[in-house]
Amino acid sequence: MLQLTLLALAFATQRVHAHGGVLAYSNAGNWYDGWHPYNTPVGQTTIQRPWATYDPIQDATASTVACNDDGQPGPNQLTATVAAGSSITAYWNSVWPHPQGPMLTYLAQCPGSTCNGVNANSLKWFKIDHAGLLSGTVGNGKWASGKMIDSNNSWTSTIPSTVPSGPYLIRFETIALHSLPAQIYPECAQLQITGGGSRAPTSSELVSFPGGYKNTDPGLTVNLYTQEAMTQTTYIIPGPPLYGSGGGSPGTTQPPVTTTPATTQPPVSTAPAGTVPQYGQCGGIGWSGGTGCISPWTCKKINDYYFQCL
Ligand SMILES: *[C@@H]1O[C@H](CO)[C@@H](O)[C@H](O)[C@H]1NC(C)=O
Ligand SMILES: [Cu+2]
Repeated sequence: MLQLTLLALAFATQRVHAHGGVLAYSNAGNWYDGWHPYNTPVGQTTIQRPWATYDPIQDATASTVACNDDGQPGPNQLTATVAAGSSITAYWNSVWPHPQGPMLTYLAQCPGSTCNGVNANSLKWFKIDHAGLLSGTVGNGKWASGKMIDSNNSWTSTIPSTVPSGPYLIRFETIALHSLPAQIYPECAQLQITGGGSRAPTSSELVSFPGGYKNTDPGLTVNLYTQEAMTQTTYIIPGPPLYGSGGGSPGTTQPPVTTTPATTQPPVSTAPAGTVPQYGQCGGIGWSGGTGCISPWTCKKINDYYFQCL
């Protein structure tokens, strides 16, 4: 037992240097310690859904994209009672290492009177808060996750005063874009929202996880290390339109996005002198930029969506 604890400690210390997750929450002066992924599950009581690893999720279609691995109810699962209209803060590990990427917050109402025992993958989620590129360019700008780091590694979202009262999961998320595939870090907690309103989310505001994101979403495939990124000032945050943003009202449905044909460009071994710098993208499904690397780098396939000059 002692050996196990020491092993877990060593593991935790080692992992603190890379990645992480939401470790605690606060609301209206109350502090809620989160799940400790590297401690034994025995005896842990927290409002947070259990999760197992500081590692990111790098596949938007994984079941763990809902509430991390595994995000199902804990043995002694607690629920925080919070007022509609109040703000709730999630605290990430200090210092969060990834300052490039968006911050997103979702709610999902559970059927019945409690989220206890409810599978996170069975729920419909709506987005109550998001922030992406705050200023500057994609390649050299200020991102919401950088603001999170500056804010004591925490992110605060307001529970809309108009959501119906009831049992909910809240899903805080940061996505790190410093490498591809993008790194998704979701964490969930159980809430009982009181004093709410009567504005249920519309169908176009609701998504499942997995389902809400695709691995081809522009917000998940953006490459920070291209020439284009140094001048690009727009970033498309993944997921559905924000709750209350008007999505789903008659006549405002979004047209289907035209998709580029999936042409996988093989790395060219005899490419002419290229323009893509080291670590820049040089190919992959949907890529329309340069494919030749600056000498002496060559274009290597990382995955179907991302070839990089290395
Ligand atoms: C900063 O976050 C830590 C948890 O990581 C918390 O204990 C501390 O109270 C926070 N400080 C402020 C000023 O909110
Ligand atoms: Cu990391």
